This record gives sequence, C-alpha cells and structure tokens, in this order.
Amino acid sequence: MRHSRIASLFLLAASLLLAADGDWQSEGVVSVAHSPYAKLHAVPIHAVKMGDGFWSARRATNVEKSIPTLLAELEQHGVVANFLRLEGKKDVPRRGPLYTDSDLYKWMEAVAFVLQSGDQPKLRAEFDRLTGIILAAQEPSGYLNTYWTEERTPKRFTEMYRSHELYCIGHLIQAAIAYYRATGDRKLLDGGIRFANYMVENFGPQKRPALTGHPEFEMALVELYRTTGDRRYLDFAGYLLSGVERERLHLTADQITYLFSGKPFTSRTEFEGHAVRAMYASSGATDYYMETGDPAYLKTLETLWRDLVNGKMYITGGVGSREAGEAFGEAYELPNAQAYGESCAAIGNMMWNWRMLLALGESRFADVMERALYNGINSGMSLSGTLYCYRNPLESSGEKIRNEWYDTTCCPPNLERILASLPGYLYSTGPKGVYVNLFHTSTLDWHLENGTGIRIAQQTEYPWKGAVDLTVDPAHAAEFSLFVRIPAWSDGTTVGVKVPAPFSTRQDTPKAGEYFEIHRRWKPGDKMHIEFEMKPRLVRANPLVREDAGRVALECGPLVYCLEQPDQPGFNLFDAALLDDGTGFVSAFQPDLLGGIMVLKHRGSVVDRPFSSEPLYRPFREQFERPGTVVALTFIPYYAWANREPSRMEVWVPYTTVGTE
Ligand code: FUB
Ligand code: ZN
Repeated sequence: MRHSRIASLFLLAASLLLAADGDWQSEGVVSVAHSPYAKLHAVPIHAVKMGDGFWSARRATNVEKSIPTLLAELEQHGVVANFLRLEGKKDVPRRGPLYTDSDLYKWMEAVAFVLQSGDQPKLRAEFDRLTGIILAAQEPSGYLNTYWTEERTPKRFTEMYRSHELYCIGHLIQAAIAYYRATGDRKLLDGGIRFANYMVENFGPQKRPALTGHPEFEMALVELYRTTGDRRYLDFAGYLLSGVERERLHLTADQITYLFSGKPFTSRTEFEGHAVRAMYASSGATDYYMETGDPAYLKTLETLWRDLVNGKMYITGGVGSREAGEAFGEAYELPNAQAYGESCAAIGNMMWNWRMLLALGESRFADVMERALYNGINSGMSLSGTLYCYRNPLESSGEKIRNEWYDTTCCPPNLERILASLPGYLYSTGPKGVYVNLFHTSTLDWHLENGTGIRIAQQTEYPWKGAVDLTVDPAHAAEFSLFVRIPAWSDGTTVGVKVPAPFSTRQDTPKAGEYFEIHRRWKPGDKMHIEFEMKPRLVRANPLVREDAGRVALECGPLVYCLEQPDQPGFNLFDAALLDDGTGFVSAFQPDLLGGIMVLKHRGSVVDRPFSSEPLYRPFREQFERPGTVVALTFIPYYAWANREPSRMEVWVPYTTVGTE
C-alpha cells in the first residue's frame, strides 16, 4: 500500500537518523546505553554465548521445536490468514479473539531474539515472509489491526479500554526493533513507525483521547524513542501513563481498577486488577523513568515493588492470584490450587524487575528476576517444548494443565521470547565495571564502558551445583570492578569467594542480596571462584497467608521444589506431611528423570487413615492427632511438574514433628 508524501518524508528523515546511529548491533534486550537515569546498561544478546548447562536443552528445544510448532499452530488457527484475508488472498472469516495479531508479533520477536544470537536463514525467511504479509495489510494512514476492520472500522479507538489496538501495535514495534537489532533490516520497523506517527499526530491532550487499555504500547514507545531519537514517542508514553483521559473516555471506576491504565500511574499505591497489565504498565513506567528521571515515577515504582514482594508474589515469582479478571488479590491472598499465576504475568514480573535492575543497579531486582525465571516462568513450557501452561498453580489435584494451543495464546510466544533473549540478561555494565547478574556457563565478549574490550568466561553447573568459575580477560590490564551478585537466597548459607590478590572490596565478606564488588587491576587470564552452598532450605510463609499456615515449602538454590504424585508411590501426597525429625535431606542428581534434575528426599509422615475418611468436623483434643507411617517424600523442582501424566502436585507441604514407624 502507498503512504502519503509527508509520511514518506518523515520516514526518510527517521531512516537517516537511524542510519547515522549505526548502532543497531550494540543494543540489548532494552537499549538504555544513553538513558540518563539508568545505572546499569544492557549488553547485546550476541555478546553472550550460553554454553552447556541448565538452560541449554531448553533453549535448543525452543528453536528446534517450540518456535516452529507454534508458527504451525498460529497458521492453523487462522492468525496469519487474518492478515491475508484483508489483502484479498484468503476468503475466510476472521478468527480468534481481538488480540491475535499480537500473538504473531510476539512469536516474531522470539525469532528476532534467536537471530540476535546468530543467523538462522529459515527463521529469517519466515520473519521476512510474515513481514510482507503484515505490511500488506497496513493502511495508508499507518493503522494496522485485523480485528477493527470492515464493519468494525467505525468503532476504531472508541473502545480503547478493551480494544487492544495499541497493545497489538506495541508488540509489532517490539518485534520490529528486535529484528532491526538482529539484522539491520527496518521494513517492519518502518511499519511500526507509521502507526506510532499516526498516534502521535492524531491523539493527545488537544487532539483525540487515547488510552492503552492493556498497557504494552508504553514500553514499545520508549524503545522506539531510544531507537529513533524521536522524542514524540517518549512524550506519548508519558501521556498514556498519566491516565489523563479517563474523563474524556468516560471510564468507569471498575474499568480503571482492572486496566492498570486510565489513572495516573504515579497515583498508584498498590497492585490491583489485571496482573499482566500491571506488570507491563510498571515496565513501561520504569522505561519512562530511565529516560526522564521523574521522581514521582521512582517513588511509585518503589511503593509498588514493595507491595508486590511483601504480599502479592508467589514463592515461584508468579503473580496474579485470581482467575476472575486474571487479577491480583488482596495482600497475602495467595491461594495455591486456585492460583492463577499466568505465565505472561511471571514474564511481566521478570521484564519489570529487569528494568528496575537497570534503573537502580540493585541486586534485589535480579533476585526477583531469577525467582520468576527459574520457577513461575520455567514451569510455563513443557520439557518437550510444545505444551504450555497458561495458569501456574502451586497445587493441583491432577487436572490437565498443559496444552499446545489456547484461544488466548499469549503465553506460548511470550515464553519463547524469554528463552530466546536469555543471554541478554546474564551480564550488564556500569560506569565502574561489569555485573554478573545470573549464573550459567557462558562467555561475555563485550567492552567496559570506557571502551576496553572484556571477555568473561563463566563455568558453572548452577543451579545444581554452587561452584562458579570466572576467567576475566580484559584486552589489557585495567582497573575496574567486577560485581558478582550474591543471591538473597544464599542468606544463612556459606558463600566462598577466591579472588587473585591484591583487590579491594566495599564489604569484608559477600552479603546475600547484594552485588559483591571486587575492585582491582584485572589482568588477562585472572581467575576467580565463587562457591554457593546449594543446601535445601525450608521456607515458611507469613502467617497472614492463610493457605500456607502449618506448611513449608522447599527451595534449593534458586529453585522451588514440589511433591508430585508419580514420585510418591503407595500413598496420596495430600495425606503426607514433611516430618521434621532432624534427619534432613538426601539429594541425588537423576540424569534420566525429567530432563535431568536434582531430586531431594526427606522423611515424611503419611496419616494412617486418609484425611478423606475423617468427618468434616470433630472434637478438638489438646494435641493435633496425626498418627502416621514414616515414608520417603521425593521432591522435584517445581518447573518440571506436569511433564508426566496429569497428577497431584503440591508446593506448600504440611509440616509435622509426629510420625510413627
Ligand atoms: O489481553 C491480552 C492477553 O490475554 C493478556 O495479557 C492476558 O492476560 C490474556 O488475557
Ligand atoms: Zn499469557
């Protein structure tokens, strides 16, 4: 389709800007290199090669199975045909809910992240084919959406609280930027710019009112500003976050609560409403803060972060307790079997904490990222790579939880883009040196912020083993700091660090929950060793989490564990309690079980008569009676559940000191 002359001139100017930038290969998952209020800076995905280890099989499966099979599903369910029919190439009705375009764009973003790690001609060809199909459906104005067309055309932008028009285009822009950063090709990006320009030219305080409804576009706009230098996109993100249009758009109080938009972001004091929207809005607001330094944003982000981690986040890093409205509950409302914990919400939690880490440089954000990544996100995709959880409960009676397709198929491509972009989160840089955020065998090939080349080789079997070896290779001997994250989970355990002398640190000993700064004149080939103690840890929840009263959860390293029925032959796991008799855990790595996992065993007590045979209420006696038989409880990592036949599962396990042989 042809676009107007003015639009072409603008695109020409924009491309000159982009070309002058010439930096498309140096950008990370988000590009904060020039963000004045970012304390840390992302390194590009291609600068980190991930070697063998915990994530390698999953990442390979992502490329070989998940990404291709999901495209087949998207095609089969009409998501691509929704575009083709607008071009007159398919005579079929439009299919799927109003946000299906976004699922294809998210899939494309996953592909673009894969391509940032190295070329894959087949995937690149698919991306280009889809770009052609998508752009052919774009209207001369820049508008693009397969749902709000034909008889619905007059309704465009009239139901923004639910329309997903900006949500969809936000995902297109993110995919386009990721592809531009992979290949330098900006065809899709130009399409995204056309829509963004349409928005900034026609909407705003003195123009038509806009609202995201489902936040997402804010993140995309800030990234577009970072990519093009066009300040209008940043300002438009600020306008959307300001929620000023709630009156012009006649939003009801309920809509405002649910949407996490339509109310000034900076007036928020707690998380409520739709969890994914809340996480995406917070991510966009953090992006906005990193560009503007607006203190009101920082204050709100801190307040919300504390609201989340003090009362509304599952131990798995999942968020969103309620199915109704896919929403947050009250503080401490964290049911287990009913937990919603949408995969996208855990992903949103990681995306937000990644941005907070870049903004403030504090390890507490990387702790949340790691928690979500290894648990509430990781559970979202089957080990086969072709089945997905939409919900991620912490207890199950054995309902089927994984499917290859959902009509609302937001989670599968979201999981794929996280796995594809993983190298980009492992390291970052700051003015004083390099940060090791996450642990995995990998090589960083990048440079310090003063331009000195740096190579860091990391060797580890984390999270199964706690030893991490780093070989630091600056291009020449240079004075800088290496910041190694000491996870909060290592509190109460021993952390050993061996660094070549001489060096200086701010703390005498590494402190859990902080980056350990090692400052020295690093010479090529310098080696350091860190040893985390991977011992099983029993955790209790705040007593205000009623569902977890009298129960414990098990963690080891960054992993949350669970009991699943196939590992507990001979008894119903809901009749079992962890028996605290001082015998402790026995661990064994089982290479053939569930892709290779560390299994943890502990003594348990199983009631002699199943609880289901008891009356609902019975007289209270002084001592809670739990005569039982001692059994071995076998715990597996939570992420690996639901990879066998559907069966019972439990994260929070009753706890007892009574057990009879
Ligand atoms: O509305 C688009 C996506 O579908 C949301 O992010 C998910 O929560 C699901 O509702
Ligand atoms: Zn989802």
